[in-house]
Amino acid sequence: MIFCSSRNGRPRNIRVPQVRGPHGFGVPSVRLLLAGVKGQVFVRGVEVPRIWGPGNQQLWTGFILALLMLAPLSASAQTHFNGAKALDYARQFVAIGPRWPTSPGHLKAEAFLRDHFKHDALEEDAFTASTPIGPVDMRNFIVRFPGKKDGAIVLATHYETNYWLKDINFVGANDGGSTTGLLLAIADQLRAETAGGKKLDGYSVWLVFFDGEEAIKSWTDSDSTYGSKHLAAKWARDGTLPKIKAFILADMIGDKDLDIQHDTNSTDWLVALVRQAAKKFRYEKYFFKQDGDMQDDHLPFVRRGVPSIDIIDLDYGPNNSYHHTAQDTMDKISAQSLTIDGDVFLETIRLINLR
Ligand code: 1BN
Ligand code: ZN
Repeated sequence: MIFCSSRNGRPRNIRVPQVRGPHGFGVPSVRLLLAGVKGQVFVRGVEVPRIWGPGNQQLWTGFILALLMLAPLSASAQTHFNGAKALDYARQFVAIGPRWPTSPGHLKAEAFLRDHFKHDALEEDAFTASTPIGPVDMRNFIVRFPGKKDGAIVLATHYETNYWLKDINFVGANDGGSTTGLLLAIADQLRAETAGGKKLDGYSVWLVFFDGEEAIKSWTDSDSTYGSKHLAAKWARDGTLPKIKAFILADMIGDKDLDIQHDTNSTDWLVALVRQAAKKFRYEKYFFKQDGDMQDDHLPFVRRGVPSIDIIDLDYGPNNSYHHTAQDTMDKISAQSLTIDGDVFLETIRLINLR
């Protein structure tokens, strides 16, 4: 099924996905593994399992049992991204309230990002967008973490909410909020890895928080993605674009019922790498079950030849009923989805660095 954006920025032709099983990082039950262990013996008055007793069969049983008991430990020992922290950041950011361009909430959102990154290499990219309501002041935020390799990987989101939803208390918990939280938590990890002047092992990582992704009135090429169009044009002029090895956009992927579509405008090798990253964590079921033609902040970069991908879940709520409605609230997003996102984003960076 192809997703197409309709004039108000809501997608048409949405197919309701199959019911999926619960998320989870299940490990085999230890109780099950212990089934079959029989009686016990005593050594110097201490009760020990009978596996220490004579007989090869019992020795083997003990050995296999020990291996089986270690197996779930090694499975759960795989480190995961801190999705709970990303959710907490999203909660703080969304608590600002609606943050449509020209609103007081928008100024507060800008202040939040400015304050959060005050000790990092933060660039503010202020510009004035020509919109259907006239000139509107907007601002992208770029935070850079240096790497040893020449070139950069960009992770991006948008942070504002829709001007045309200004009268319905639209807070965009998933749409703009969740992925801002995700990038803030990824920043924590990158900050730790670059503490004391250290450099990341691979390419530099640049986090970009776009303004003006949403239409002011109704989604068209000219009335949408103001921040990304502005930054892509600026980076084309100043020679930055060729340094970007990959552009990875996150949009609406805090959804509790995570179902990330395959965007047909995205670069094939990046899609393949994200798929490989998801496979490492056995997250295949959350990725690329349906195709979509995504009009989003990656397109200005795609059109300029930058390898780009939009990681987006445009299937939000029953029949997409939470998208661009007052129902897009914190209770619809989860730490678990953000853990999945973070794991896959960080693994994708690792794989890009190995290319
Ligand atoms: C995503 C979230 N978008 C707006 N808010 C852009 C978009 C709309 C992308 C419809 C694809 C289809
Ligand atoms: Zn939106």
